[in-house]
Amino acid sequence: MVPCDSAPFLGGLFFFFEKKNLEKISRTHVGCRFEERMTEMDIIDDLKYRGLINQVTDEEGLREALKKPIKFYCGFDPTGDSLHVGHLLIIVIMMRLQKAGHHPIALVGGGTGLIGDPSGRSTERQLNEHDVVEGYADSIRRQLSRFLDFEGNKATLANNYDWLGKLSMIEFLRDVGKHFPLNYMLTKDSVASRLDAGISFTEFSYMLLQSFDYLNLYEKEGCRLEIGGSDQWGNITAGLELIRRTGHEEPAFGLTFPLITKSDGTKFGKSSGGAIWLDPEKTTPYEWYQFWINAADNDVVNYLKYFTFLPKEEIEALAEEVKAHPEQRTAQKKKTGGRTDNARPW
Ligand code: 383
Repeated sequence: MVPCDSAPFLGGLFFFFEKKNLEKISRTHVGCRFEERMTEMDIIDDLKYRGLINQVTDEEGLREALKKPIKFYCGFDPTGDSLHVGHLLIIVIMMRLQKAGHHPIALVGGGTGLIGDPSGRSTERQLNEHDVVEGYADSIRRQLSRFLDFEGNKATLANNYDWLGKLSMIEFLRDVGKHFPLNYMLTKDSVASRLDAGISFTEFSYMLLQSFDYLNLYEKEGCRLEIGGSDQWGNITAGLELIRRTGHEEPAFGLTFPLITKSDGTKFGKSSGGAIWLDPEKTTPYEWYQFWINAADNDVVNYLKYFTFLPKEEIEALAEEVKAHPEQRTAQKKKTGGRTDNARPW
């Protein structure tokens, strides 16, 4: 069991409570028990309260689908040897969905990492060698496995190189490319915004590979939801288009999260020394702790919403505390939970 920062000690007490009390505890301390499903606030309401929803393809449909356990996925391209605090937001969202009873598929883009996603970028990426991407994929896989609960087949780690690496050019153009009108691809933000500056055929095709991943996970794993940051909306909806055009009727969904902004307009997740990494060799636990404890009063309540499993009532109480006694930095301390370990922030 992954302890949560609101009440790490609760786990041991569970057996002493009757079922009713158990439910009450799991409701107020969402996240302490994987087995307990959220009842009071559904996961969509919880994500909304936390300001974590940017776009959903069919909110009512998804709400309905989430009443039963579903499989969902999110992809991470191995473009470096560590994930950073920006990725942490989405990892925590995966943890939230898992705690609500759903099955995460954490996908490492060993194949897509060889191609390069143009989303959110104004210039072409440098291609990395195979062995470099493989090395990065290993590190990222190790990082992801620290956050999700893999016990008893409750989560899956996948690498899209396993199927993209085997896909032949002919197969790809017939089975995937044929379903994408050029016009449709040209109107995607990731492509449209690059038409002047230039985009290679390689990066232009990226959305087809990610779409094929979703189709593949939909067919082989029964995956029904892809999540990602707002920069991934175009790729995610392309995947849904491919699922629809290949004649599948069982509904599938897409959900994106906003990019985090800081109240002073500077970029979230950077310190004077650069990015805040999940790898303690790259960002020391001391720097990690400093990053959170120094959060501005105007940002810290949002961080509690994004990065902790504290329930709404507790966050609201801390927000009052920030207003009344900012000098005590109670909310900042609560966020760090006294922990200084970026390898295991909970
Ligand atoms: C690859 C294959 C898939 C599905 C997704 C991918 C990766 C995706 C991507 N994601 C970013 C990354 O890898 O590039 N094409 O760094 C980031 N994500 C998440 C989130 C985010 C995105 O890993 O917005 C921030 O972290 O979606 O930029 O089949």
